[in-house]
Amino acid sequence: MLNQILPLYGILPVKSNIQLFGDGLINHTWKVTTENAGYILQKVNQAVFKKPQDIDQNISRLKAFLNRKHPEYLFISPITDTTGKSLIETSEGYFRLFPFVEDSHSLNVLSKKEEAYEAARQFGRFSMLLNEFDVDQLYITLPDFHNLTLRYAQFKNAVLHASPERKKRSKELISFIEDNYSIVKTFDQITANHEIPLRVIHHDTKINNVLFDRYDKGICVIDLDTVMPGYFISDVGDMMRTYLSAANEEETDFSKINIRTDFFKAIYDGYMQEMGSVLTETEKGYFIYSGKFLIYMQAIRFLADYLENDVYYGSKYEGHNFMRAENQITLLKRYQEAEPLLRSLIS
Ligand code: ADP
Ligand code: GN1
Ligand code: MG
Repeated sequence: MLNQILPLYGILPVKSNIQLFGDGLINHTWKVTTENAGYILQKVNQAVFKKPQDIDQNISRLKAFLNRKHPEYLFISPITDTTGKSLIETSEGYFRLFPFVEDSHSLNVLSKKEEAYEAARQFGRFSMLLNEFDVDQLYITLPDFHNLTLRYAQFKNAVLHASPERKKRSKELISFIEDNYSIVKTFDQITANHEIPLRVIHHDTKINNVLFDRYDKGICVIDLDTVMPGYFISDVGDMMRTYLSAANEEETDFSKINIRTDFFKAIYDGYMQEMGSVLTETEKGYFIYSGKFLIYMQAIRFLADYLENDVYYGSKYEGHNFMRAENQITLLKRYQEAEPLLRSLIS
């Protein structure tokens, strides 16, 4: 199939090197290298994104706005084929081609607090530059993606229908999630509070969705499939989830999961550098809550997937999603312990 797609862009497959690329969990990604240039070819995961055309439309509207208002901003969008299409429909699904950002790399864990600052600043900059963009112009590419109330209900449903073995193994994790239901209640207060606006939110600020240069400076954000109207807690929360700990969601030795408070301060400084003058005082009051919100939601999503036999995230070994859920619950416990200290750092 790739051999049929590349010629649509004037690329000769025989003269290209095509390699699977990156550690994304959702789409299929290849790096295509030709004599003259590098590209990222992607097959959109249609089990997750039912309407890839909506993503394409969103990206094109954001691009038009940014080109008009902030032409200096590096916005990575799909290249058009020889007929002008930025999304290719085939019998095997939807494909798109991006320019490869040369001399860039992504990280799966952060080793320096400066990287956390850079990444947080890139995501903050993205929302800040789009502050004037009318959020109603964006399609909802994943309905209820970060709706914690619904995620909790889906999780309860997954518990109800799980196999007896998976349910038994998950007993303690299920109890922990139920005992921390107050995190859902706070989310309900946020959605009911009109002082907390819907903004242009990336919704997947995990660390491998930002590109760095060879000096570890942030270049730009990528993976724009989930850019939708949302709350800032989604973006800041996923930064806390993926930048604070020295070990990431794949770590099976939970003693390595920690909260690096200096990285927390770097996230705060980087994000606020861009969004400090945009966020309302009410929003700022939820900065620390955002970490609990997102880590808890990710634990729920991994555990629900384990209980539903790994239909969403897949599983590379027996119990993979169970382990990821336990990992995230450990992270949440460490975060809750660190909360008073985090509060003192930004008060
Ligand atoms: P997924 O939705 O599966 O996470 P991504 O769009 O994040 O897919 O792409 C997967 C990985 O490919 C990224 O983490 C990054 O390492 C790399 N990548 C994606 N787009 C580009 C690009 N334009 N230039 C360089 N690398 C990229
Ligand atoms: C997925 O696509 P990727 O790998 O950047 C997921 C995120 C999860 C993350 C967990 C559309 O992100 O919501 O937080 O995995 N994206 C989707 O690693 O479900
Ligand atoms: Mg990604």
